[in-house]
Amino acid sequence: MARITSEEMKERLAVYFIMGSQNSEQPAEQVLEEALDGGVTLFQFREKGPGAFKGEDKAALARKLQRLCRTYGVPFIVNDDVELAIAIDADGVHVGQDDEDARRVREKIGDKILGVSAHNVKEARAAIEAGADYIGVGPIYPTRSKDDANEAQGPDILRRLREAGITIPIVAIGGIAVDNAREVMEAGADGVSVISAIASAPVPKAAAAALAAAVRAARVSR
Ligand code: TZP
Ligand code: MG
Repeated sequence: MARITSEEMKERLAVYFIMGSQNSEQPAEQVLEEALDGGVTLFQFREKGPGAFKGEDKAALARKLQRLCRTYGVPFIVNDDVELAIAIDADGVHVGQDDEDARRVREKIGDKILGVSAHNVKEARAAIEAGADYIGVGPIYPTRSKDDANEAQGPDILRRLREAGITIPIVAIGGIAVDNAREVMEAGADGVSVISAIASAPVPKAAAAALAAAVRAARVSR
């Protein structure tokens, strides 16, 4: 498999759903299946925080969710855990600034998708240099889904990155929902990444479909 192209990456980032078992009252596989049905384009398995599975239990849940993603033709990305991603042959890995060095991760995963969190122009440039396929930028708005989240930066951070000449695919994250998706797309994101807007929605399928529609509409109008 060759590296994903920038164009394909941008398409895939449209509605990027992130979840672990700790993010929903419902079983994770049920929520994910609904989300996939609703039109999610990329999925990240992020199993962390209080009550998260570890070891073999974590790997077993990863495999279950990975199978579901395969059925829908949606790439399956693993958060942080490079060894797990390699062990189950996931489609990619996402790492933050405090995780394993992105350059090392690129060496380990070959052509798999590499996502890196970046909060400013300097981190964005370093991620590109290290071989990232996309960067995750946020939190854009306040979030309750990440304990150690930085302060919300607002959609202007996306504009600043684009104005600085950063052309790598960007997914915006943090407090994004159907009512503010257009705003972040207009500021320069290629897609939106969400946990609670889908995982905590009364009907995850409807929430995913509404987000997909909002992102599509924003793309057409720019
Ligand atoms: N990184 C920055 S904000 C965030 C992560 C993982 C959490 C996003 O969750 P939500 O519920 O979509 O605000
Ligand atoms: Mg991390």
